[in-house]
Amino acid sequence: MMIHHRAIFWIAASAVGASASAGSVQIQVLDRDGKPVPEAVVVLYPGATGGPPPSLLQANPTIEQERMRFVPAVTVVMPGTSVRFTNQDRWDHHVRGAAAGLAATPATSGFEMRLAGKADGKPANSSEVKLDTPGVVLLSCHLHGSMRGHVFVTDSAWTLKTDTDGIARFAGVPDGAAQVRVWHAEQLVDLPRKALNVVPGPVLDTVQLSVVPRVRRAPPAGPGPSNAPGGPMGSYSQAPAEQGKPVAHRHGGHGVPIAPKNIAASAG
Ligand SMILES: [Cu+2]
Repeated sequence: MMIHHRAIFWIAASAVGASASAGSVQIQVLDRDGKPVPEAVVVLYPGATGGPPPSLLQANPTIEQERMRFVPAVTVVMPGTSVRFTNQDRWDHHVRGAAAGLAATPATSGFEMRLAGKADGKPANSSEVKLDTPGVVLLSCHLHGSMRGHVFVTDSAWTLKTDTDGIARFAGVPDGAAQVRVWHAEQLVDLPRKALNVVPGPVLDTVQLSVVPRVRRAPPAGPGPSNAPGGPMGSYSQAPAEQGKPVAHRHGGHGVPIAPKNIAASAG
């Protein structure tokens, strides 16, 4: 009798064991209203370190400045990654990176770079910056106040952005207790980390934001006139940057809000 039971147990265990010692984890991020949130960052901290860390993140990502936007809006990197900024627009951008949020310290000093506009028949201008310190870097442009982007320098190799269904899918996560952190650019109050138990087989969980993020305007589709705010005349900056003070209007020295001039000020 005993032997028989053990045999059954062994068969059952080995059937599960085909994918044992590691589980798949899917985290879906929802907004306050329960709708899926793309472009959120999900950081997984496995309790055990089983095997080599995954290669989920790009080794040399590029962030384009394209039609007055940072593309992608959110880039996730490991510390020590060099990030390339490439200006695809015909006009200049003056990219600035600064530590975002309350965790900013003197150690996370920012960077800035002026990238000349792309001339016909010439390659786009670009520059690289190495990001060593975990934390969130807020990207902006001295010349165009509407431009916003983020680089999330993660402290865990298990980090992904959510897809259009709001889901981050991790495979081969070591079994055992784990923690999940979710970050979103518009979730200004940090969410508490969530405890998770990774088991062989799929683990599904959800994390809900306390905000409803604005939907970013759609990526530019092909050539043709764009009525999106922006373009070289879209800057709210009243003085051409060449004359010297590209930063001066950033915080409203003229009472100009951080918005493109062509929608913010009709009496200009
Ligand atoms: Cu710009």
